[in-house]
Amino acid sequence: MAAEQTFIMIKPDGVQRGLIGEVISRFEKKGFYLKAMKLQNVEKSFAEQHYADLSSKPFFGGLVEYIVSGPVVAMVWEGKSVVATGRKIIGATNPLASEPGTIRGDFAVDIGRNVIHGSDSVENARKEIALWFPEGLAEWSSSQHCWVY
Ligand code: 3AN
Repeated sequence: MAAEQTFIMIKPDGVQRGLIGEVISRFEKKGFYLKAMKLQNVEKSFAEQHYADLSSKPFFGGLVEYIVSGPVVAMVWEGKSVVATGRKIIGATNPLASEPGTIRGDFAVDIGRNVIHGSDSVENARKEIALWFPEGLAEWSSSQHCWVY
């Protein structure tokens, strides 16, 4: 069975605050490995597609404006239970509820500027990876990551 993968995006506030290395470091040190990464500006229509499930929410327009406001870092991480564990590393959606030690708990105070996105299910991860990385992912040979869970 293929190893589990998740889609992680460092949002414009995280990029502008210099948190790219911090985020990568936390995922690397946990034992996950990077399968794809790019820094890019996204179009409004693309951001709307990414957040399509939230289109009926009152904050949808503001959320899309925020995501297109500057470059984001899109990544794919792979490893055992990486979707659920990635959500733990990230912390609760509202930084007021996210625990210290999580990315949002350590670096965010505003639900509308919460630094990072992570897929909330294996199925959504699959869809988000297909949307953001139609070009495909990097290959690691098994001997290069035999120590990773
Ligand atoms: P998560 O990012 O933790 O999966 P979602 O999917 O409920 O949370 O929300 C997606 C994004 O929408 C959040 N990361 C946050 O930036 C924004 N968001 C969620 N709830 C609110 C809210 N009440 N007000 C403003 N922005 C929100």
